[in-house]
Amino acid sequence: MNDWTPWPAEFARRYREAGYWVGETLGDFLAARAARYGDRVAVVDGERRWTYRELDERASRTARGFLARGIRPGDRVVVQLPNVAEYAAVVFGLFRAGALPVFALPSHRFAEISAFCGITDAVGYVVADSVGGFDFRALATRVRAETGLRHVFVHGDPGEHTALADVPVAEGELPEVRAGDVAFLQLSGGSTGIPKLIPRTHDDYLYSVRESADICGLDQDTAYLVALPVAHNFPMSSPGILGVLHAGGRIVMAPAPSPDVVFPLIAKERVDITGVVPPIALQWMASPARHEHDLSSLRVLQVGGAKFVPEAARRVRAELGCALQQVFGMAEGLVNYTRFDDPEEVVVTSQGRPISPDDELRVVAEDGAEVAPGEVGELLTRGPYTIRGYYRADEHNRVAFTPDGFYRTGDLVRRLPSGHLVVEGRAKDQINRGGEKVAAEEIENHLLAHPAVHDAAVVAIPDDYLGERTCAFVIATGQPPTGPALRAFLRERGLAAYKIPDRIEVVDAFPHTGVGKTSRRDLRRALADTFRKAR
Ligand code: OOB
Repeated sequence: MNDWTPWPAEFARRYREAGYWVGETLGDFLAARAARYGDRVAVVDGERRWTYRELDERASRTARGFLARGIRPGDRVVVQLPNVAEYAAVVFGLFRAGALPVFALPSHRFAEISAFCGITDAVGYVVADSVGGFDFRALATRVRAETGLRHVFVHGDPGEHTALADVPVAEGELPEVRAGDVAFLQLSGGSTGIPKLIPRTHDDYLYSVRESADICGLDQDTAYLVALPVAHNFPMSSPGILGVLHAGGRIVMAPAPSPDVVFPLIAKERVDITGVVPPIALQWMASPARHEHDLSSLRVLQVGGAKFVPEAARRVRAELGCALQQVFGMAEGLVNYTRFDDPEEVVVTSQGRPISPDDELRVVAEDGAEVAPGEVGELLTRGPYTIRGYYRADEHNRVAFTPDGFYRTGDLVRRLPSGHLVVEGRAKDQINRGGEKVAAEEIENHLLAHPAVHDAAVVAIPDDYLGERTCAFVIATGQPPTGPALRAFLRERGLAAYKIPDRIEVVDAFPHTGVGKTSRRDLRRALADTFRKAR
């Protein structure tokens, strides 16, 4: 069994000939940026400012330190850091050591981290000491006791583990890394019981980064605010921190996306572009504090991760004084942007068009046949930066990809004559909670582990602020458990807070969804419909 599915040779050749894949690794990419922009500021974190040269040197020292401590090329290392400058030194350090970062979000807990360690056989885990009152060192201790994890590196006070600050060393050889190999594992939003990991190569990822930087108009004067968790694909590469480094601009780390944190930072650092999910955009637009800070430097607000409704999109320029760019992307690859020269109506009502002329898109009906132009159907895609399979997931790959290599996005879209896409809904069993993805089956499995739960079905319910929230329908075996008791049970299992159901309904039976065997999908649809009708 292979860990990952490379592109067929004829596609790889085509992408190289077209100049998409240039044979540069992420480690070499940073070295080239440092050679070009040496003394310019690359990363701002509070009062700290690292130049390109400094980041480059830190990355190399960190790489040697990881190797000296026993991390080997090819090893997987889970990285779970908040938005701090060290994040950049760690991930570039791992790239240069030939090790593969596995990107976790700060909200992940034992259930997620142990699953990532299990799937990838991770040997290392990089965390901060504590964030928002949660102690990651204790989590690391528990994960190490139950998985093959050997090294824990802590940003801040290490406790019983190794301090990240003690890792860097000055001397030592760095291995050769190949641009066609997997550089890291990104998280999938998922729609199954087990989290899926996305293998991205240096070649394919850097292609999307260079094009994104160009489409978003980044240059040496760019100051990009990292408002979302930095490890997410959106602030990582769309154009995100890598796009900024490509262009020679400045990354400004925000510890939180709230107006009280972000607005003063935008004013102080003269931030000109940032990317957020719709609920954060709504929060910024509604905040009276926007009049108390000088936000005039802001040129572009990117919004993506979930559908931004046109009514809200229309208000961005008036309320925040900047242009809107819609971004419809996925960690699996394909990213769509509205362009700055698109008509206002297209920017407000569509989710953009693809990066690459070689992004192949098909919009299909349930039988797999392409729908008529302008009709709604499921989006399938393949191309020079879209994966051909998940990491170590052969069985799931047979359903998630077509035999000819198209990724089934699970998104229902309509294509405009201009090539722009309008996201109309979803065909996958996932809840999009304001950009945070919740796989129904994963939560159902956790609920089923409760002794008083006979059956469970998790569905989306509409919500004005988040777009969707989660509702768990539960059939009890005897005395029905209360909502708070079930929530506490899920938290104790170590589930991330955003996956805890917003609403729990105990019911006697599930609706019948037609003759014969009930499919989970039909059941979830029927339950979700009862909510929509009740509204
Ligand atoms: C981004 O990536 P993921 O991997 O967290 O989630 C991908 C899914 C898409 O398949 C779609 O269901 C949804 O998130 N989505 C949107 C959207 N952007 C993403 N749905 C409606 N409108 C949008 N604008 O979310 C992501 C990755 C790179 C850039 C931006 C977002």
